[in-house]
Amino acid sequence: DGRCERCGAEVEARRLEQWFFKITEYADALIDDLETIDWPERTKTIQRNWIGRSTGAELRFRCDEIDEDIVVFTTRADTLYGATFIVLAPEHALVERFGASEVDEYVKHTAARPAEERATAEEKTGVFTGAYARHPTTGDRLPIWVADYVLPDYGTGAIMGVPAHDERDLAFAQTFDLPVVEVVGEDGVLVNSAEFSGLSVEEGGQAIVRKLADEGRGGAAVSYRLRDWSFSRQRYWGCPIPIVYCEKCGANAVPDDQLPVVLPDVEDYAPKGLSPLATAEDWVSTTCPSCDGPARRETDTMDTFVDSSWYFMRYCDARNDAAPWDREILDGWMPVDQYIGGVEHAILHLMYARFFTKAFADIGLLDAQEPFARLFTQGMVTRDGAKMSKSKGNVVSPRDIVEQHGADTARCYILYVGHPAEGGDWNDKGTEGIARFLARLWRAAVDAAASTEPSDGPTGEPTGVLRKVHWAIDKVTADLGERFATHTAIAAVIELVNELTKHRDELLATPDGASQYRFGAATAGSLIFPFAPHLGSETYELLTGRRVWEEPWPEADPALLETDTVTIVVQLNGKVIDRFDAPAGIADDEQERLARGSERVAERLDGREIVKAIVVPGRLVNLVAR
Ligand code: ANZ
Ligand code: ZN
Repeated sequence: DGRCERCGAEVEARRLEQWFFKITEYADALIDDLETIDWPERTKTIQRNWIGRSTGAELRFRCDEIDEDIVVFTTRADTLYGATFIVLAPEHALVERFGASEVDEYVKHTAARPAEERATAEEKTGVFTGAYARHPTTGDRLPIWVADYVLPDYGTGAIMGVPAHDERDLAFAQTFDLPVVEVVGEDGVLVNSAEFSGLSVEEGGQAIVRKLADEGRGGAAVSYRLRDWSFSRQRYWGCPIPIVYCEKCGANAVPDDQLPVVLPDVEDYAPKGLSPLATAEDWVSTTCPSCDGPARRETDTMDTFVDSSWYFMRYCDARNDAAPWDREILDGWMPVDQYIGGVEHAILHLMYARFFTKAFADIGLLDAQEPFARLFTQGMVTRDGAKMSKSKGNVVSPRDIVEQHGADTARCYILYVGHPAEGGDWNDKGTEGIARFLARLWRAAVDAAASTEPSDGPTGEPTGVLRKVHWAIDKVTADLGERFATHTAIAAVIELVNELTKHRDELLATPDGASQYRFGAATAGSLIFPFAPHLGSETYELLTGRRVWEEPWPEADPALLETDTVTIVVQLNGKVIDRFDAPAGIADDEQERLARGSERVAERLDGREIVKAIVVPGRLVNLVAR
């Protein structure tokens, strides 16, 4: 209701002197360099729209009464001949020059209205200044109005009103009875436009801009929606803005050897319309770094987005107490290979961090032009299909799961509940399933440690379980690296552990089998390590004596990945008598060997001898016996 949520005071617009980062200087680079990074297209689009680059023209309309040019920004220069009035935003610098009291009254009245509402309100308000501007080609006198549907900080804050082709202008013209002149015909060709009539909208627009440019009355122009970043905050928390004001020398940056400026202790930092730091008089009054005279500190603090714009760079050299970082170290790490965050960061954090990186690169602090080479935006985990929220009382606290089952279960379950890009639906029973799986893996590891000898790896003929191990390595690697599919990666490790448990007894019966069992359990430990770091590393170390994070990521043996099987038909003298399964791509001689070894073949030979074998690869072996 236009009131402060804490104290009920009425909210009013005030002019404040504040610090800005000139992010608009980077508007083009921030759009163009999106091409160089691997981010979701949706996030890139949000950024492009936020910057809102609009290509058009600036055109000059002379106003004799105040002896000034009014410059308008338009994306439709082709409609110049349809302009029947000029509108200035109430905040436009020239408005006060018209000196009409109705205008002053109107300006006061509209200033507090939020921009969003002003731009979209159906009902148009405005006031005539009494002055006219000359149309740059026809010389017609166009009335100059002030209206709040024109915004102060877009384009030039002034427009030419073309009611026949712009809906907002039409609503305005109808409200105030201004003429409507059509200049684009049904077929998209200009009409009523002097020598430009007959040209297409595109050609006509370009020709009009060229003509005005030749006469010094306009030219091509680009406008951006993006505004400079106001980062001054009137609150206690946040980094102090390291500026000192001196009556003689003005604003001084605090010299490097006096950094950082540390927040003073403040008794009461509730808001009182002044920055809380302003009450810390001892801290505020200081000496000027240039003239040593009395000076005062800036009392605003920085927006916390300032910190989140470069914390990841500091992480690269976090113990450096002489500088934010050593450039060589930073260049070794940056850009961040893979960044993860929610889509709610698509604009502010991700735009500011990109801006900081570019500005830092420009002042020689690092090489990279982009902070995050790859971006992944995670989805939301719901419960019973509903968004978790305190008011609904359906929030799952990780703490409860950590206390009951441990952090590994909590992490694994969250990553298992669905593709992280989509999120998923929480199920309380699910955590128990994951806890049981982790316990099973640990039991297999303890079992392997107790009943097998440490070895350099699996020995002997590969069993189905060993193939399963390589299948799991391959699947987890691809799921994580290519698809970010943590849920199916974890499912693969679960499958592997089930397989190990199922074949435990037969594997442990032979030394080769036991080595494969041990290898399987250790590999399951390293594959689950990214999701369940405690259990994963313990398992691995128990079975190998090594620390998993100091080891390379496991590699699948392509030879053992041939998991597809084919059914081979065995014929004896043209009659089908047996079938067996073999890995796809099985060699011809191996196929023949297995067929000759068939028990059914032995039964039917009845003393005869196999004199010939005809092999159809992957399908059939016909044995000829005599
Ligand atoms: C004449 C015209 C004729 C326009 C027409 C549009 C259609 P985008 O595309 O978003 O950049 N405009 C310019 N500055 C403005 C301001 N400060 N406040 C409100 N409106 C403003 O929009 C550019 C168009 O928005 C410009 O082109 C201008 O209206 C209006 F058939 O000029 B146009
Ligand atoms: Zn000074």
